[in-house]
Formats: sequence, C-alpha cells, structure tokens
Amino acid sequence: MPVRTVLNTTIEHVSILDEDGNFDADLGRDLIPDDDAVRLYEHMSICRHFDEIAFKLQRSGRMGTYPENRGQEAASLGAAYVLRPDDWLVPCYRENTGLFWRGLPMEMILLHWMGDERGNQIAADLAMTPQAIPIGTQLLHAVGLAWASKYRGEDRISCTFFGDGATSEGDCHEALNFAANLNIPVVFLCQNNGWAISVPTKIQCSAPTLAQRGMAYGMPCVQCDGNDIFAVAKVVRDAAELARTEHRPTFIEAVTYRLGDHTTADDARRYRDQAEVDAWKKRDPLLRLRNYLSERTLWDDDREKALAARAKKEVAAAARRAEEIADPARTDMFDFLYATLSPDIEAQRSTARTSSLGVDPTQLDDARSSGIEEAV
Ligand SMILES: Cc1ncc(C[n+]2csc(CCOP(=O)(O)OP(=O)(O)O)c2C)c(N)n1
Ligand SMILES: [Mg+2]
Repeated sequence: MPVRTVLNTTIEHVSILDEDGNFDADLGRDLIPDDDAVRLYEHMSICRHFDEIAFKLQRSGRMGTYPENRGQEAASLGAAYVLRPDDWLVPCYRENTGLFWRGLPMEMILLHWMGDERGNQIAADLAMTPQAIPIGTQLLHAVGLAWASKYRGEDRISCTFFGDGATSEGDCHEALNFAANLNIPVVFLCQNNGWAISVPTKIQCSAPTLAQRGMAYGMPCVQCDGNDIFAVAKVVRDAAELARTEHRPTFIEAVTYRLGDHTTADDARRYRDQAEVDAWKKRDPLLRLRNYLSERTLWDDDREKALAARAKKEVAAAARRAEEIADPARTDMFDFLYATLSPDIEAQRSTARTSSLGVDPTQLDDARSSGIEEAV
C-alpha cells in the first residue's frame, strides 16, 4: 500500500497597508473609500483617548479593573465597518472600538467596569452581546445566535472576537466543531496579541499559526495583519459573504499586540521585554492609518488638533454620564433576574436590606423611603 498525501494545504496571510506604509492597490481597491478612511481614523483616535481616560478612572479609584484596548483597535473596527448593522457582534473585552462604531454609548463600557449592570443592558437593535469576561464562552453564544438566525430563515450572521488564549479553551473547540458541522454562519475572529496575560502564545500553541485551528474542523481559515484595518476589512468582508450566502463559518487569525498591560491589575514589565513592545509600537494601527491619510493629503496637523479637542470633549461627557448616573434601584437584582418571583425570592426581596436594621439607624429611613418594608 503506497503512502500518499491526503491533505496538502496552505494558510494565507493578508496584508494591505503594511507597517512601512506600502499599500497594495489591487487588494485594497474599493475596500474603504477616502471619506470612510477619515471617519475610521477619527473614530479610532477617539477610542484611543477613551482608553487613556478609562485607565485614569481606574488609577484614581473611580472605576474597577480595566483592560486597555490600546494597539488592538483595528481588528474590531475593521470588522464592525464591513458587517451589516444587524449582524451580531459577540465580543470579548478588547473590542470597544468596534462596539462604539456600531453605536454602543461609551458610558456603557465604563459602567460595566464600574460594576454597574446597566452597562450590560444593551439596546436590542445594536445587535451585540455584553463583553464576555469568562474566556471563550462567547464563541458558543455566537454559534447559538447565528444558528437561530439560520433557523428563522434570516440572513444575519454573527462575528465573535476572542484572544489567542481562548483558543486553548474547550468552549472554543466545541463552538468551531458545531459551526463547521452544522453549517452555521459565524465569523470567528481571533485577536492573537501574543499573550494570554503572562503566557506567550508560543507555549500554548505548538502549531505555527492559530488560523489552522479552524482548518482542523474543516472550515476556511486565514491569517491577517490585525493592525492593518484594510486587511481586516477584506478578510471579514469575504468571511461574512461566505457565511451569508453559504452558511459557512470562517476562522480568522488577526495578528496584533496589546500595547498596554493585560489589565490595570497587571504589570507586563514583569514578563515581557520592552524591546518587543517598542517594535510593536511601530506597527500601531492608529499611526499607520494616520500616515496613510497624510500621504494622500486627507489629513493634516490642524485636523489632528481639532480631533484631539473633540475626543477630549466626547470622552469627558461619556465619563460624566457614567459617574453621574443615578444609583440603581436596590430591588434591581431581584426584578431583572426572574420574570416572576417565587415566594421565597419575594421574601428575600422584601427583607434583603433590613438584616442589620438597628445597627445603623439611617438604614431605617433609607429602607422606608425606598418602599421596602422592614423585616418581620
Ligand atoms: C474561563 C476563564 N479562565 C480564566 C480566566 C482568567 N483570564 C482572564 S484574561 C485571561 C487570558 C486571556 O488571554 P487571551 O484569550 O489571549 O485574551 P487577551 O487578554 O490577550 O486579549 C485569563 C486566563 C477567565 N477570565 N475565564
Ligand atoms: Mg491574547
């Protein structure tokens, strides 16, 4: 019996606007018109400022832990730009730029990290799920949402975002297998930023690419420069088309880098070299897009100055809205969990706040004014 090759394959890497400013005119043709490129740059820049302000809010004790998005803005933005407004965005926690592009008010992300559940009460017409903090769970949600669309005969698809670390989770593999075998229209967009907190990608994946994870399940897969918004737009547009017309999922590996710490609770200097960070600063998606616009005389210093002022104003207003929102009703934790309250939950609702009455007399007034009766 001769030995024969049963599979021979390749993984393509797509780059359109490279880190030296070279633009592939063939691949990039009709992808992002000039006006849109300007709007995308402005948006990305405002989101970069949002990231700085969110970081400061945490450092000054006004917000909880925050994961900086700095350096990874192009992937979610490129995807949100080419997807339809009713396609599901199913994010992790470094996709602020794409979510804001779709229309999520900035204060919602701040509220989330302030521990206020209202940050997750996203309007249904925005077609997005809240940020997934448990790593990898959102891939399954994306598959479920897209399966529901297909079942109903709609042509909405879903696009889910996750990190390199998430590809080591069982949830990821179950989602990929399910989507490939049942022909579910999902775009799996892996943001490979090289690290899962302090664990480098190379020690949790022995394969040369993460893209080939998708191949193992029989779906098309491709790698792209995740800091090149044109490349992301192209691969997501192609994957979305395949999902919409043939219900086929695609696995995309967007190679990127987080320029900040994992979160504000981390100090990345303890495990990664400054030289690595410096090398990636040169590939910053924001600078790359700015240079692209400047070279085409679509951008100049005056516009940059005006944009900085606009970013400051818009982000400050969002921070104010988040900080000045009225306290939630104390009964929300009961009222938004169940459609109808069982008698024991009802009893908890009416007594939850009164267990320490008598210790602090002001609680009594508070309880009366909020309409919750005292414990009996
Ligand atoms: C199920 C689960 N396990 C562990 C964690 C703790 N944790 C938070 S972020 C993270 C690393 C995720 O790395 P990656 O998927 O590469 O995303 P990145 O933060 O690099 O964007 C881990 C292990 C978690 N949130 N959920
Ligand atoms: Mg990572």
